[in-house]
Amino acid sequence: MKAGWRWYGSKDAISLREIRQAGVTDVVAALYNRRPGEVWPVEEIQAMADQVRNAGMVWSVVESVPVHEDIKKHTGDWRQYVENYKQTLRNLATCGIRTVCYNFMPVLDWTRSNLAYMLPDGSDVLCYNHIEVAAFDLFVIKRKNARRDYDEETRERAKLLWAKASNEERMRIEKSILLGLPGTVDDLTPPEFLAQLGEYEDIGEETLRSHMYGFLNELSPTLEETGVKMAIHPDDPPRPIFGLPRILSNATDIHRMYRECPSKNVGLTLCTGSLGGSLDNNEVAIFKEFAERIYFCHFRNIQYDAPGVFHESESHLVGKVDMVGLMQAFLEEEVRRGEGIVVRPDHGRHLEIDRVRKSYSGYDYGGRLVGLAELRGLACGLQYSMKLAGRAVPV
Ligand code: DNO
Repeated sequence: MKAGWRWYGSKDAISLREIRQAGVTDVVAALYNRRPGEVWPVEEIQAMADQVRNAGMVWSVVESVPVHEDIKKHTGDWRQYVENYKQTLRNLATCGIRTVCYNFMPVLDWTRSNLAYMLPDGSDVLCYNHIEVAAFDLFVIKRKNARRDYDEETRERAKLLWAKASNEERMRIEKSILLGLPGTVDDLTPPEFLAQLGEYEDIGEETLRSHMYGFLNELSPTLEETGVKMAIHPDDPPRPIFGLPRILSNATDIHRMYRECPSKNVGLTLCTGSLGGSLDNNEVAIFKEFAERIYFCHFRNIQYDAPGVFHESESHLVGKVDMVGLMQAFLEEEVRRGEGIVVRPDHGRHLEIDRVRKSYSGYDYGGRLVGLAELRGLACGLQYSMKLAGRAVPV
């Protein structure tokens, strides 16, 4: 297991030295000043890679090279943006970076309704509550046709929740949902959000799928030439929200992408927390089924309060995701390949020691430090027992 860590560049409150001291070998980063659709210049990529190398690590995974909304919709200058994307991939390969994590979710990246859900020990984590999301949809942005996307029980519960919610709670829900992905999308206001949703009114699931497969097949010759691997991040949460099409939520979607995009350089980021957002997904089975084309992993755990209501766990090892089973499958895949795969502890708790400085939600130092230590401990123990069982594992 190659220990990865997401770093937000020089604006990150967490320094490269701290990251290295967490036991990290592989930094996961991006050129955060570049807007979706722009070509990333070699000099800028190289400068960041040098900075990471000088700190004793390697920048091996990009998260993310964002896909411009025009590519998803086939509007505006989308063809030019595809060309730019290819050039960025070539430039990354020139600097030795060959794994790219990205997603194909329209408008929003990950969605949460509470960025500070309190656990019994006083630390806080991210939470998704389907009823709160429905309330926001029905009573804040009042999306046209929103009603038909929820069953009666959900609508009733959302109504009740909204009626009872204090102004503070309402603001919390609104702000949590509208928080854009740091570095790629700006935080949106409700009218802006509604306008962006409107642009997908005529884009159904099948259309979005064909745009995604077309995009990936168009990139494939460049990927094969440069050795770059595209590792798509699953939808988070893995269900349709705000009437938007979702096309990478489960094993069926992954299978279809692998079939429609035959290049081996088109693969997956196995994100346990995102897939775990559906009770129908079995993360270990998904890992095993698609292992050969998994190029990057996000490991974290979640706990359910009710179907559609879950928060991140107290520990990366405990919760809905069978982390021990997953790690075992992961280590076996590394043996099969004869090389390590980068895993980053995806999110962590906001602990007491994290209160001294501001990080992006989910990306505090202390919480991730604990998460990574847990994952490394688990990997180490499993490797030991695998060795005892006569299976050689590269350490
Ligand atoms: C959330 C992250 C995602 C991920 C993107 C990849 O914490 O896992 O924002 O970076 O979906 O494009």
